[in-house]
Amino acid sequence: MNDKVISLDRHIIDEQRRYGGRGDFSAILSQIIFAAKIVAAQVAHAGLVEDILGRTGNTNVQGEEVQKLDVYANNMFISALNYIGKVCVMASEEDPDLILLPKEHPKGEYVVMFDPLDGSSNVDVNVSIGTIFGIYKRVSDGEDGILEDCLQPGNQLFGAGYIIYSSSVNLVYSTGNGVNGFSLDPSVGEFVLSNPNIKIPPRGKIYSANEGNYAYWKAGTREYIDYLKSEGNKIGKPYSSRYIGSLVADFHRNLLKGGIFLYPEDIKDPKKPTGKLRLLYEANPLAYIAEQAGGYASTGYERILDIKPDKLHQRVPLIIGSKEDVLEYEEFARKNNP
Ligand code: P6P
Repeated sequence: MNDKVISLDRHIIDEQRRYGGRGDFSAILSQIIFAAKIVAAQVAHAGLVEDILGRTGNTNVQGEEVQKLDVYANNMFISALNYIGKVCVMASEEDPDLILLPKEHPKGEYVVMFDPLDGSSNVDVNVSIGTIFGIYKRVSDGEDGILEDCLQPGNQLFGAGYIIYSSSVNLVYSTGNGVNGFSLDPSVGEFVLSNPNIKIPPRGKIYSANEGNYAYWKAGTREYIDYLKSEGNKIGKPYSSRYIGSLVADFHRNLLKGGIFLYPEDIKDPKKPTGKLRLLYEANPLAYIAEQAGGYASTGYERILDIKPDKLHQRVPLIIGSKEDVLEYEEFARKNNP
């Protein structure tokens, strides 16, 4: 591999040398990468399993147990992080409670929280899906981590990132010194640097929102979307609407091209009074990436990264992307969303 090609493993070592030794943290990232490669291989032929190999209940034609892909991904990330002795507790969108490590495994100083396969319902229609992760230092003493270690605000994140399983597999991460993107080269099974030092444009021309919920948004949110669709906005022409319905895919596009993603609170659905997306393992890691790339993430009323969580699976309104767009949304929300 010539010097022009920077592998993700090499990038992690370079970051470690440049910004201070964090061998433990690098070991965690390496295990996340390992699990991501395995999940990517399964996602690549998931549709195949469903459609062509044929599933008979829980076993495929070879009689192997076919797990739901998100359960499979969840188990993969947990087992990849379980035994390395760097983690004291985990939390996952797939598990109602804390994930404690088996007694026989040594515990470490870090906390990892993740959504193992966000948007997995899109697999059978071949839409991009993703893994989102955030890494913290523990705040408790003792051997096992506790809930307090997970209920830290996003401004305490030590690092975060996501993997998007699409036409190609990309991994984007930050450890607080900017954002870098990598593409999986299937011919060698390595992630290689493809998007160095990502910066999100300060203002975009794209908005991403499920307008099917328009009637259930607060007045300020409806006014803001109407404003974007008019010629009276800051770019003098209607924004383009792009909505994939897979958070990681919508976020990744806006990160590279500029734009704003909105999943606001829903005044009709009692399950979504504070939006649909989860703070700990969806909003916070992406907010961290957005801000490291020069963007911003808000509920409309406060910075996502400053929220002190009080529940493992709490939901928040998520307005994220180009900084000027998100700040402009806040003006509408604060003025018209009592
Ligand atoms: P809606 C996928 O189910 C997900 O959790 C995110 O990936 C996505 O942004 C959102 O829900 C889509 O939700 O209500 O628009 O279908």
